[in-house]
Amino acid sequence: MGKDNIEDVDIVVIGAGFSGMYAIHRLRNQFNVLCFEAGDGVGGTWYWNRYPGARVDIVSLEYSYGFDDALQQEWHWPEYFSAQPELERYANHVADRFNLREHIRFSNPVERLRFDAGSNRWHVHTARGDHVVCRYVIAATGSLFASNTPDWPGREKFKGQVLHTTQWPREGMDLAGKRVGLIGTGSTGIQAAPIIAEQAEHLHVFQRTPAFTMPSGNRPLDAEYEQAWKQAYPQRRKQMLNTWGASLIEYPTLSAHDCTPEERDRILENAWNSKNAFQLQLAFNDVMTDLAANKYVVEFAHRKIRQIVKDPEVAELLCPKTYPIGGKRLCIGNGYYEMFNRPNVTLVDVKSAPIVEFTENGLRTTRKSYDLDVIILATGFDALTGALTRIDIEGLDHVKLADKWKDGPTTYLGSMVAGFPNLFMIHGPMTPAAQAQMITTGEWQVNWTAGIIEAMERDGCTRIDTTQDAERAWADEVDAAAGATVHRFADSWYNGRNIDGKKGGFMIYIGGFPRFADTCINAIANNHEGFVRV
Ligand code: NA7
Repeated sequence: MGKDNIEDVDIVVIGAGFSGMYAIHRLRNQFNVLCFEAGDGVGGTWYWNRYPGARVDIVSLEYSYGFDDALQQEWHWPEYFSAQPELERYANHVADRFNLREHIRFSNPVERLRFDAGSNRWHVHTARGDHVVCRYVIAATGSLFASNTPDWPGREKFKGQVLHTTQWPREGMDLAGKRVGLIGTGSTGIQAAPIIAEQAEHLHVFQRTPAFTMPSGNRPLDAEYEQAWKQAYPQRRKQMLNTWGASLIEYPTLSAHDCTPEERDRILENAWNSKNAFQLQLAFNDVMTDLAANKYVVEFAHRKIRQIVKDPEVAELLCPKTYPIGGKRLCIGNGYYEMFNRPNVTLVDVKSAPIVEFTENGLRTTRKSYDLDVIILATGFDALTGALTRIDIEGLDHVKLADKWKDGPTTYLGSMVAGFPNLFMIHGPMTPAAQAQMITTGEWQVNWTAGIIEAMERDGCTRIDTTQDAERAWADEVDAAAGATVHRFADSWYNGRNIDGKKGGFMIYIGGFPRFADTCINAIANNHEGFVRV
């Protein structure tokens, strides 16, 4: 503790999600590390997102830490795709097993960061009034932390309850006998709706844009499959990092144009039933790059929806027709389309008749009013940048990060922002982020960042920054990779077009994880190319 109760540490980590927890573990033997966490527990995304049906869309044996072989051998995942309670239990287990909690201050979000150019230190101010100076900040703030809450007027008038899916109470909600409105049909809405429909008296699903959904294929974990993974874990973790998405799913080699209609249908049917999330958008090697190939898959998905949903009008509304499959994230459902055959579920099209306001008794669209007891906002996130721009971050020359990013994020390798020295991001904008398996790639990024910090110490440097030229060069790479894909034809949280007025281009590097990792490694090997150290 220094003057005026200012504490002095080496490294402040923001966020005790999976990357933040690993950053503590990785660095605490050499440095004095302190972590601030907004929630009252660990787990990040899997702490906040406890809505019914919350489940990961990557196989849990992959979507888990690899840094400690004993941990990955001991831990048993009951299902292929874990539900939120299991992921949170795992996060807590790791925090206890590796004594991470002593480094974490819970319920204490960082509100302000200011870089002092004289001392090359960050001043960190938190909601609970902590003031810490540190040499480095690692923002492990998560890609999907800042929730998006549309500001329809009249919320104070509504007599019922309104909550965003990130605010789901730990003790759950009793929706029995309730008239529930669910707004949003992305991954979250699609996971939550079928479970809510089973509990509520009536569920209105307010849909602006239909999403493509395929069955999750979740099931109890097969013992032989688990054994095979555990026998080869270290090799498999390495293999994962050598694949495009850091995941051992099947990557296709066949073009959709190189098969007969019958073969195509058989391949698509297998993909639909593959029990492997994402296999539909990976059915052929050109689904994500060629609109004609993509159209075959879109038509297949439409056929499936029309087969499952009995009311033809509802089925048509559920068929996405305005963007290619995979353009937005493919959702993983569990009885989502089937749910619309229930008598207590109504689909409301808020594209043709948008929501106007909350009323005393519910919601009003331009067409009609709906009486509701509970309104659930599954309206997504100010993704990738929101967690950081909502903190007041001031770098060199009093420049604020939110101002620097007002036309879209600029980063070098998704790790640093020019003018904000000694501040590193994990899964920052323009990293592979959620287009690669995030726990394993988060560990990788933490290790790479730790290497940079260790080199600073070794070389006697006190400040590391990047340059606008390096940012521009990286932006060109990110754009080139995204420009070749069907992502450009969809409005999504990947490109910020899910948020009114948010500017910028595609915010995720989709050139594949191996290329990203090589670029990061080569930059350091090449005399810290793109960085400036003093
Ligand atoms: P998403 O995928 O961004 O979905 C948000 C949904 O909310 C989407 O259907 C939106 O419609 C809808 N939305 C947002 N604002 C409005 C307004 N103003 N009116 C009506 N509907 C609205 O977020 P999720 O939480 O589902 O998933 C995020 C990621 O978490 C997911 O991709 C996985 O990686 C895990 P829109 O499509 O914008 O028309």
